[in-house]
Amino acid sequence: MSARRPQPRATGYRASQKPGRPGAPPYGGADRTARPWSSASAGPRNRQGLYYDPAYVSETDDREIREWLATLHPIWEERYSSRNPPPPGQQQRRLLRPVYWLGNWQFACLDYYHPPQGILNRCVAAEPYPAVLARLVARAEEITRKRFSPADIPAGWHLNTCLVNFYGDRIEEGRRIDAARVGEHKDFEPGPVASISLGERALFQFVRSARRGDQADVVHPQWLDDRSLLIFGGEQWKSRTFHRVLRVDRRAGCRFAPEIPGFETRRVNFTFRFVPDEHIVPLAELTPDARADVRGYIEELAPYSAFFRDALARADAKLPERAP
Ligand SMILES: O=C(O)CCC(=O)C(=O)O
Repeated sequence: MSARRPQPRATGYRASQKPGRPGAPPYGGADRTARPWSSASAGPRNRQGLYYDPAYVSETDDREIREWLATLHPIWEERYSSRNPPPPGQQQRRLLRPVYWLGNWQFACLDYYHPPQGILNRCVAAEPYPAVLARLVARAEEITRKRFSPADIPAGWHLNTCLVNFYGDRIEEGRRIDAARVGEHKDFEPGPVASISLGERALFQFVRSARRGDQADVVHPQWLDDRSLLIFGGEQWKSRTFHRVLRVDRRAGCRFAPEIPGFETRRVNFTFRFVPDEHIVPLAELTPDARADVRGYIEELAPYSAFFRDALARADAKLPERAP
């Protein structure tokens, strides 16, 4: 998740660009190794830089991921901090959904990774992938290297960063408030992004807006099915278009652990990205200001995570204000 645009209006969807039906044949048909695009698919003719497999995750891997998810304690982040206040006219706000990051944590209040300027003090070393995700991401990297133009894969590219997004309803005073969407934005980490989805299917769209506030044109809609993989990269999908999740179904009755107070999860999405290793820093090496901004979050994570307990202990050993 990176630089957001103002929330798009909810439509902009053109009738000529119908998303695929549920259960429609995969891009690439029954043969998983085939091309990601088939003539039966809706959307642009440009086949470069997009790969979709609707049944990427096996049932066994799905079970293993769900067991691991049950051990997580996702957090609610605020978009800004006292040192990084909201821009004029905007207010502090909580993110729409709880999140968890692996590999490195890009705290919203430090701003997301955005080269060439926004590369320092943004990516904080985080827990490694559990075995099942490490296997799935290694295969996604292989597919990418095989299917994508080498020109679209930067030197050193490997998917070392994962944002785990929890989509569902906020429960407030007994009322259910649908929070299962993401406004249009780009992911600025270099190279292709791989996205694995579990649970209810989501309507994901690549969109283009002529000007701020204009209604977005849907360039390519894609239903993201339970256990699917989408990989997107290159100029067309990373630079020229934004992407968003317009809505998430509630047809299949999917539910996910962990229990998150005030929230009910019906879809989980993992987006794997690449941050050059030299831009990932241990908590202890963040500037004192940035460290102070995220300290509360690390304290929330630490009781459940040996990794963050250790990170906090090491950081505190350096913090002058914590010295006796
Ligand atoms: O949930 C999804 O399918 C997409 C998530 C996304 O766009 C992001 O994390 O940047």
